[in-house]
Amino acid sequence: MSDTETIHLADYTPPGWLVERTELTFRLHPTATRVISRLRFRRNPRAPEQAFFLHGEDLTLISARIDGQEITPEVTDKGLTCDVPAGDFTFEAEVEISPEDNTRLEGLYMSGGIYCTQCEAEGFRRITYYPDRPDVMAPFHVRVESDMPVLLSNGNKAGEGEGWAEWDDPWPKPAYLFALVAGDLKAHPGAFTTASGKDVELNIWVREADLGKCDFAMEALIKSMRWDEEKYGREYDLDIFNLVAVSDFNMGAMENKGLNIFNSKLVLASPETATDGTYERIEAVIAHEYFHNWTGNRITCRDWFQLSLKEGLTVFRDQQFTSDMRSAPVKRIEDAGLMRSHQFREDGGPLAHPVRPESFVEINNFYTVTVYEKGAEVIGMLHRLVGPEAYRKALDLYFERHDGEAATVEDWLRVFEDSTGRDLSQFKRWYSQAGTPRLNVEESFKDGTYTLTLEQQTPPTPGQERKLPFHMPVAVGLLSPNGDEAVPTQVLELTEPRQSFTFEGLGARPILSINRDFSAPVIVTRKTTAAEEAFLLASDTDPFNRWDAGRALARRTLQQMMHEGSSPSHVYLGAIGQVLAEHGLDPALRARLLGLPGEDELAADEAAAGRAADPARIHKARESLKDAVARMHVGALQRTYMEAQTEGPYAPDAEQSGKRLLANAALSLLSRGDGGDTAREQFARADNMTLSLGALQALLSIGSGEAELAAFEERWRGDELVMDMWMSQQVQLAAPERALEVTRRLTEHPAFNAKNPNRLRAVIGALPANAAGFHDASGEGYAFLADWLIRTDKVNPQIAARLSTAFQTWKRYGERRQEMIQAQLARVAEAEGLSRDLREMVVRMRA
Ligand code: 0A1
Ligand code: ZN
Repeated sequence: MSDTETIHLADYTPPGWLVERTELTFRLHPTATRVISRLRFRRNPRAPEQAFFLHGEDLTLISARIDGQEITPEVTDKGLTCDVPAGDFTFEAEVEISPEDNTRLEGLYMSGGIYCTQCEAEGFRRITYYPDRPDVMAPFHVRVESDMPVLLSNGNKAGEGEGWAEWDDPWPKPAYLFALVAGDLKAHPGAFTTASGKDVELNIWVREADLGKCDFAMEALIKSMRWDEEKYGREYDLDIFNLVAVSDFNMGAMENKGLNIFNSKLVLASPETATDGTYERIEAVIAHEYFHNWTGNRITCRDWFQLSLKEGLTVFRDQQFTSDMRSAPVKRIEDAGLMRSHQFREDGGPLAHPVRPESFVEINNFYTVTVYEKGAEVIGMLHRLVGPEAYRKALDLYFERHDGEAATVEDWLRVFEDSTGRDLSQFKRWYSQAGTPRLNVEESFKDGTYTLTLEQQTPPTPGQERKLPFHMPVAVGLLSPNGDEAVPTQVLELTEPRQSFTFEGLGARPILSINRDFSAPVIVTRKTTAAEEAFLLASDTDPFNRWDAGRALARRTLQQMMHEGSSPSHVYLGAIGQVLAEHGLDPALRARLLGLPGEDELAADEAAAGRAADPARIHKARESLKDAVARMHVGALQRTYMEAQTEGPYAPDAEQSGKRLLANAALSLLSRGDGGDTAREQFARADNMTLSLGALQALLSIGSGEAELAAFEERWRGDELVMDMWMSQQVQLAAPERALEVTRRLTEHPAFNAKNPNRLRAVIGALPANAAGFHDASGEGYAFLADWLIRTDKVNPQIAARLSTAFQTWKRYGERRQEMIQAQLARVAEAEGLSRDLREMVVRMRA
């Protein structure tokens, strides 16, 4: 069946024709938009002989011409073919599309009365007939005709009048970076002067009611523009930069040239409506999309297999930006935490794939944590191996050599090889081998010499039985028993399956601090003791490893509680007491040190240890550990809570948000002892969303908060973004036995909207985050999700496919749960008219 055709990297062939210029006219209408295209084609001298083909899906062809002559092309549900002249020619077509009926939110669609587009990865073919592949780059000239007050497209404004506007984008770009927006929007204006003195007009376009919520996003944009000049020497290259916020969006945001389109939740912020966490994400995503202007737009990808070329690099760049703007160690902990909780999960299950996949059915299914976050880790390793100066030199060469091109991972690595003289052929395996390497550690100490033996081994993943050793940087430090650093951080280069490193002249057996700063995205397995972990938690000079030691200690006690019926370990409780008393430590770091590994991560540990994960038992153990911490440290928690109060007006900066993070962490523990009194009091006096939501979360976690939920709803029912939080928190924090009922009730709430991706994620997508609720032994959670997958697939296949990933962990559970999940996957697979997106996911998860 052509709909499930698998595309292979190995089959890449250059396009037969290139586009020299693209001219488009849009006559906008909600149900009958006309798109008139005029494309100047040139034969590609470097391409093998092939038939002329233009992609096109769900289009009504009105007419087509070649060099002015009417033609009758052959049209299928995938595109169009026709005979073409031997030399250059102009192809013209007029098509009709219906934005209002476009619930997939790919191509041209309507969101709250605003026309907008989403073309990555293959949405442009839903707008007009075109060679919709990233290696076909052309300058675009766009005319928009509509009575909407604001008409936007890529590039610089070329003219406007009553009911029309024209835009000209001089930078050749692939179709996936095309964008158009038309609507009743208002601008929050800004300005930027580039390092070379060019003035750029900035606008954030929103609904009038949201104009007061754009200041922070504008500041973030300006900071990003400055940072990219200072850190990478990259300037902005158009006269205007427009950014638009829309309510219905499949992902976070999109880097269309000169016209970034954002999910409104990643733009709009006010202290009353957005949490500190949201502010931080807005800053990071604004930066991410802006940074794509060079890494993605000026240099794009040859084909979609190279997706990480732009995404891994741009995530790495936005991570560097956040580290510079905020606390570097805290950012590293957040990123490593995400790798462990989400990427390791993907890498260890049926959806595992390399950073550069070798085949796909639906490319939308490969916008994953592996391509994005692991892709960024791979660049982080490269950065660590060559050092910051050599990295910058390599990037300068990358921009110089490939500007205006559609590049590959090979091009990327060659730049590093050429500029550093290193051989990166083994390093390249990070792009082709899936799976999380295990790093086994052996240590010995004799006569002042410490020997560290590292053994790497990567488990099989779907389609890849045997793995070759990776080239990885392992940052290591050695601590003396008194806590001094005996050997400061060194980066060891591991290339062999097994390799030893020696350190001489040590007075006493040192304590190892390994994989500092999460230098390689691996799982370190090593025999150690609770005492050693407590020592590292208290004394390691590497903040990331302090955090990591705390996690290890927590895991150890949780496992003993689950399997040996032990009570919470005194070593852990004592260590937490010390963290609480460490008043000089960055509050954000202290808050992170207090956190426990999530239930899903604990389930992964169980499976790794060869046991069937029992979600109810994991939940119970985690709850009792929190109770024990709360009981034992009530005084210290109260002091911490008081100490973490902020003064002065609200600011979403690192300093204040660190304090609030700590206050909320302490509050959540305190609530277990005081019945929620402190949380109720915080809720009542809060003048910002971070404290309101923190209080609400603390109350929901102890099965309380009814009155606060009602008050919250009363106050915020008109704010869709706040209502998303209100919904998702209820689902995630419901007691397991109530989770499904709460979720179901919310799907019946008048504000529920099954066409809005944010709302679907906030309700349906939140249930799996309540692990014990979702995995309830009855299997009802599974059936509920399967029902919603089938339903959602008809409206928006991309979102359905994403929601389906909740089933990827099925192998971790006992036989009964495995059977129930497989039965639901089978039911989904048999649903009528299943999309290519969801079908591919289900097929992979059933294998
Ligand atoms: N390139 C965007 C993310 C994005 C990807 C796909 C989309 O639709 C399928 C939308 C946005 C980014 O990295 O931010
Ligand atoms: Zn991106």
